[in-house]
Amino acid sequence: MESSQQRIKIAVQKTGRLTEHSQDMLERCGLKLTRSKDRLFCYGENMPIDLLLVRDDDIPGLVSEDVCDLGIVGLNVVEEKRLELEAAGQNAMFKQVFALDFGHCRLALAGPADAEYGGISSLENKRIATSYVHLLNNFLNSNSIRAETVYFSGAVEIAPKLGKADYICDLVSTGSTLEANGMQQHDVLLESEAVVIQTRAPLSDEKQALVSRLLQRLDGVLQVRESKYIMLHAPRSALPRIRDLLPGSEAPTVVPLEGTPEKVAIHAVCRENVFWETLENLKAAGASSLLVLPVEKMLA
Ligand code: PRT
Ligand code: ZN
Repeated sequence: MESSQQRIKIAVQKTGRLTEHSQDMLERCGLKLTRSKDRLFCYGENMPIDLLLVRDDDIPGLVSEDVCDLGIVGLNVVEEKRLELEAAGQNAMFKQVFALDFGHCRLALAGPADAEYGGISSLENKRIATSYVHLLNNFLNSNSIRAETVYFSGAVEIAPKLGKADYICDLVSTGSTLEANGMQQHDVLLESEAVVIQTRAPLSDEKQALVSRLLQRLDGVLQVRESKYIMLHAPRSALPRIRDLLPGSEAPTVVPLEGTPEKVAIHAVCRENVFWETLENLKAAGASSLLVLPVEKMLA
């Protein structure tokens, strides 16, 4: 068995919005995980990759300090930590290496739904409650707005009701929390999603090769989600029109059909979902025997 120095350690959220998705993505990359009794650790059985289960806020620090080689965490947490380190005169010792396309949300300013908002100048000399002090201050400074930042570790949306702030700066996904609290969204400071970060400390050649392999597999996992394999028959003369109609496909495979030289079979990988309308348009262009199949794995 490899020594622990040769195993890749990935920090992932222990319990929260990113937990299930993070582990699911890794399992789709072929990693088989066993959870330790204390539930703080997952051992990779078939690859030298282990997970450390922690609070999301601790992930950039663990990667920065080289305790973990990689981390899966929201870009909002990454950027807040980067600015916090910068404010302390330090460089973040992690870099973003992959965007995972889940955990989408935005860090946005919001205020009472019944109050008029005339753009960011409305924030001048106002109190803004947030958990993202550095991202907010950075936004205010770059827009030359003077406002008071009020730190809230959670439940930021109730700050105006408590009389503690005039506006809030918080994560929004569906917008229903804002609506339930009688608020409306204004400017967006950051569009966020879950990302993979890697330590800036150099990894051994073997470890770096494994990280590259993992990132390539993650890329494959993202690509197959929407991809479909489409097969159809068509007259050779309809080929140019059909090629135009195939959504997001590269050069299709064209195979002659036994006994009917004027007809061909066309096979193509479509990197977008194939909707009924597309099939109907293909049929109208002369296609028949249409078949759409899910794609299980893909390696570029
Ligand atoms: O315990 P730990 O510190 O690990 O977890 P946490 O409670 O700090 O984080 P968690 O699990 O709530 O969120 C983890 C990450 O999920 C965040 O850092 C974001 O990157 C991402 N994410 C995506 C969200 C949301 N969507 C989201 N909607 N994080 C929080 N919210 C909250 C938001 O703060 C607000 O209270 O949901 C509410 C708004 O949601 P809507 O749908 O009503 O707009
Ligand atoms: Zn957290």
